Amino acid sequence: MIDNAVPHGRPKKSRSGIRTALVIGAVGVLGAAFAVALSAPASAGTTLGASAAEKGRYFGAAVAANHLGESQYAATLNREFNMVTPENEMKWDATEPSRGSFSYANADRIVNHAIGQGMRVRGHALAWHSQQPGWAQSLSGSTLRSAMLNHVTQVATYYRGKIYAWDVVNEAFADGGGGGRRDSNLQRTGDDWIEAAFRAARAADPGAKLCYNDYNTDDAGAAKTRAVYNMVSDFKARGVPIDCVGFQSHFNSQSPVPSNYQQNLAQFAALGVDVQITELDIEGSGTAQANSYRSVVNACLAVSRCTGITVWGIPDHYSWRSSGTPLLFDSGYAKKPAYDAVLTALNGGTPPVTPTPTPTPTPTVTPPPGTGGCSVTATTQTQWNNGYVIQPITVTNTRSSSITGWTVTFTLPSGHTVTGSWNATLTTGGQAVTARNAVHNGTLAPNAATTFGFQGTRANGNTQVPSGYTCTAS
Ligand code: 9MR
Repeated sequence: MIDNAVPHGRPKKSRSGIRTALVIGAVGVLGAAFAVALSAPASAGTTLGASAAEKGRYFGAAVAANHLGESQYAATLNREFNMVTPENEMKWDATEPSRGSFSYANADRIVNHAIGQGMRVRGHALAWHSQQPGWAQSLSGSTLRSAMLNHVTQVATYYRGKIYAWDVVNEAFADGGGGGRRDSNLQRTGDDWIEAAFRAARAADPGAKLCYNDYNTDDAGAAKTRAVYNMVSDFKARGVPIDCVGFQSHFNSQSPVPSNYQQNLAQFAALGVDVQITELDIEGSGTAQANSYRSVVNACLAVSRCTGITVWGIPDHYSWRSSGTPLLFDSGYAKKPAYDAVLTALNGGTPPVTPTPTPTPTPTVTPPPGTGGCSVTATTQTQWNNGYVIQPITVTNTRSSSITGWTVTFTLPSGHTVTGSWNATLTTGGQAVTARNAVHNGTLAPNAATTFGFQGTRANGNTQVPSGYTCTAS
């Protein structure tokens, strides 16, 4: 059992004056192609974010604003992840330190960094019994209820359109076998405080997914899990706006990954919500830790509505429980065996069968078979407010003899950028993109095909996707 009430050290201070190292897409892609040649499976992406995107999912990290100035921290974040969760900066005590007076500077640093890198953001957390400002802790009854609803409304409105999913309510259920709500000042305002918070969040930020988030809800049969399940089922039946359930998934030897973890994700998904792994960390080291991480990733990949995984920090020494070395990078930012296990699992997974919105196939066959030696078709697998994943992009040899390389060109709509790719090396010049085969997939026998993909970022609300695909063989 994890005790989230145990006090723990604050993260170490950041080194100031070090500029964030921006890792541009082309660098990541070149690195990707090189790594493929050395070790990864033939069809593999080579970063967590790109490999997850290839499976229609995201891979995120909890981020602290005060580390963003550290070059290794920022470089690892920018290279590996395509979703961020502010670890503390969006909580009630941080965003409304005095009643009615809002403070967004630290949360904005993370959101702006994410937007600049083409990453999405999970908002954490609008209503929670913990990390409340002192003024809220001293309120009760209808005064606290309206202060809480005002907080939800103000914060969700401020970030409207910029958040992929909000943890609207966090940790509202009690541990142990009782299967009831946790006692808290918010709970004492009345059982309906959770649905009231969800309704306020929907009104304030209608485009965001709204999640309930909790820990120790990973065992399919546990009393706490059943209680959350019943609440979600009731919300869906009564039309309370809920879109997703977050499973924090803080594991250690006392609280290992349950054998029914995948079944648990699946039973929630069957209620008609997305499921997400929101705060993953697993204490341990070496092979044992790697195996546990692998089982979590495989469970998510096996559930089509499991839309992504977030780890609760980047290097071990910044973890909320650093002594348990629970993360994917060691304190020198080296990749741990757990990292390799996660990447390998992501590269072996199957795409989700229910992408949202519905994929729009945009086949383009140019030039005609026989002219350029190859044909290309591209499919928009998934889209969200300010981005998309285009895959598979299928390259087929149309010659009667083998080809040893291919080049695909296409055009980005104005203002779009490429923020990740796999199985090809992409270079951009303005809106023009050139994709060249990776080392492993240039040679194609007559009629043989290979695929690659990429993730793009665009301005919020823009619905365009790239076009004008052409293929030339060599
Ligand atoms: O990682 C967070 C740590 O820096 C804070 O001190 C702590 C305060 O409660 O919150 C930690 O994050 C928690 C998250 O917000 C909710 N689920 C449990 C996480 C680990 O305690």
